Amino acid sequence: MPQLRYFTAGESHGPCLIGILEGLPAGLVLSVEKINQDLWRRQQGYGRGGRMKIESDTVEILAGIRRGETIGSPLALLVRNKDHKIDVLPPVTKPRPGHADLTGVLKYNRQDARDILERASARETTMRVAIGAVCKQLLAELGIELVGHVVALGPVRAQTEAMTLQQIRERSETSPVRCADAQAEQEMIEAIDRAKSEGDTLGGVFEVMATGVPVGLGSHVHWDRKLDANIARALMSVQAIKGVEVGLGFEAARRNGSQVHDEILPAEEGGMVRRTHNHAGGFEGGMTNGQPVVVRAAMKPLSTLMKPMRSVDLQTGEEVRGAVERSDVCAVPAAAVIGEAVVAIELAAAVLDKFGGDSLAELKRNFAAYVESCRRW
Ligand code: EPS
Repeated sequence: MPQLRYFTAGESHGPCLIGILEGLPAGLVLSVEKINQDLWRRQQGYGRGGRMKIESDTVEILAGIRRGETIGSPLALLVRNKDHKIDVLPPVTKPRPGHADLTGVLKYNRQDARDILERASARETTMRVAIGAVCKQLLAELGIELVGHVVALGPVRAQTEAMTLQQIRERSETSPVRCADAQAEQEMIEAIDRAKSEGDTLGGVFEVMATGVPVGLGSHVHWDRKLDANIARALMSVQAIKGVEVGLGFEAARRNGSQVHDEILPAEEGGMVRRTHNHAGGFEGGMTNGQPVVVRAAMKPLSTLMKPMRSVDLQTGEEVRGAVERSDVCAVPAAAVIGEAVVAIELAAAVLDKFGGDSLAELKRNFAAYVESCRRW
């Protein structure tokens, strides 16, 4: 069983969202401000709807810390919903194509798709971002940093290949669409405006990068410990994600091997062997290879359309239009923050699986000794 595990609970318009994160070492000083900062980042983004004007997500830590430090016991997190009205909301009987509505009512034998959509809602990702923010603080202790940013929105593609990680971080952080390319940013905003005026929605692609990741997280031996696979699974589990790429991803399938693989060059004094590029996205054989981790996820357009598509009424069986609910036009900028969080959780889990440690001091000792032993390369 992995050392790090987590659960979330909560409905979109229920009283609160709850998370339990188990397996953190003792002695990690947790900043609630940093968790709240990520919760705030997730709420931002051009194209969000009215709900984000109601909520101002902040976390309460109810267990697992004493005087601001983890003590090795499960961490219990809580975020309250201001828009708590689940018991007075009207039933939904016109399932939205693309949403969990229809499949959920059939599978769970419900009459009202509200019972499904309340949990299927991406509101749940609030808690995953809180848990990811905790994991990011653990990873930062080891020098591992993450950034999530938008690289495509609808038909618009950003050009960020020539930018450094620092540039991407700084520019995307102040962008209303979390995009580091200013030209593309403008076109993305226009695309969102267009979709909104047409009663439509827009998807896109975000990228998550992690630096400072040591060689050898994951495994080439066990299928279920391949870290690229676990990261792909985590990204695919985010609401509305339909595809994941690692490094060159699908583009690698179109090239010859010589145009894909990252050649190995001798080490410079005191360093590790060097690579010509990072097409592998930081993974070889299901293990990190010491290069930055680079993964991307494709988000479909949200399925609540103001100009709804055809559907069938669950009560009458007649053709109708899908339900119209208050929603977002585009949530790809928020998804980039969520992607950052779920990748952080998987990296933290892989770090704890490899280095163990009941205390942060023990984890850091084990980590430092291993990194030192790799220097011979
Ligand atoms: C969502 C619908 C909207 C979004 C929501 C996801 O909520 P509401 O129905 O309350 O207007 O705002 O996202 C969030 C609440 C959030 O925190 O991200 C949906 O149907 O999935």
